[in-house]
Amino acid sequence: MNIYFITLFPELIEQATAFGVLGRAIKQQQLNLQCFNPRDYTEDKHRTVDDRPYGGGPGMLMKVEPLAKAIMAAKEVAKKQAASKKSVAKVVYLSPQGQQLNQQLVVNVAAEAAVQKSDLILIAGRYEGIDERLIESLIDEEWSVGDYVLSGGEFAGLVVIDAITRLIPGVLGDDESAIQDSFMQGLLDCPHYTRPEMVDGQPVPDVLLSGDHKAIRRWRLKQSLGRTWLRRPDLLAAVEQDTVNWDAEKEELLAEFKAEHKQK
Ligand code: 4GO
Repeated sequence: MNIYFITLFPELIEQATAFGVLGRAIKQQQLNLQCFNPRDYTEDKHRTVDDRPYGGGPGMLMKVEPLAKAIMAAKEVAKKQAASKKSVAKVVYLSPQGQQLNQQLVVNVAAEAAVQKSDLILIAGRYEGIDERLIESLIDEEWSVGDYVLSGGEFAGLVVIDAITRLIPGVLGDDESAIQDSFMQGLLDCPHYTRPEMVDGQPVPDVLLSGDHKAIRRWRLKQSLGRTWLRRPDLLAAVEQDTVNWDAEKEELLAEFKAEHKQK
């Protein structure tokens, strides 16, 4: 998959993606990440990338021409690199006003990338943001990583890249498969334990030492359901509504969890 990143700080993106799963995906060319810096598209002596807002007030905006040129340059490269004529790059602006990112959105983007070889152009704003007319003319979608304000879109874009890349086929090994991840079933993750068997007087739950794989699977599912019930009733309601996903086993395990929870 190709991801093009419009940013005033390309080094930040390059360094942040050099490690772990992302670093490996780039090395193995499963992810091709290319940055475009609006500063490279300035023509004045000072290479100005900010400008004053009409109507006054504090703060600056990103200067229109260098940003527009950087986006157009990314679109050109995306078109040339495109695996097929059908594939189009989706242009996304990261902002708190956008659609909030969740695993379903991430899965859909990764699936589009796999099937239609479609790519992403991510735009990280700085200062107070970008001119509204650029959003209207050049941007397809606005995404948010959560209800809080960042000083730039770079970290939001990195969140998007990380979440999508781990779903590209072959990026995760069998032992780290994404299917097991929290949220892939719409539920929170179960608790995990490693050595030693006793930490600060707290033992590992017996079932995990039993070697009974069927019992272990049921215990983990029960913990996932129970934690989702306790911490994210909104997510649990969605899974319960989902007739494809909700079954008698989940019903039974959640009932057991609730009964045990009341006894405590
Ligand atoms: C994205 C960008 C928050 C998000 C941002 C978010 N803040 N919640 N800040 O996804 C315009 C200039 C947007 C700074 C940027």
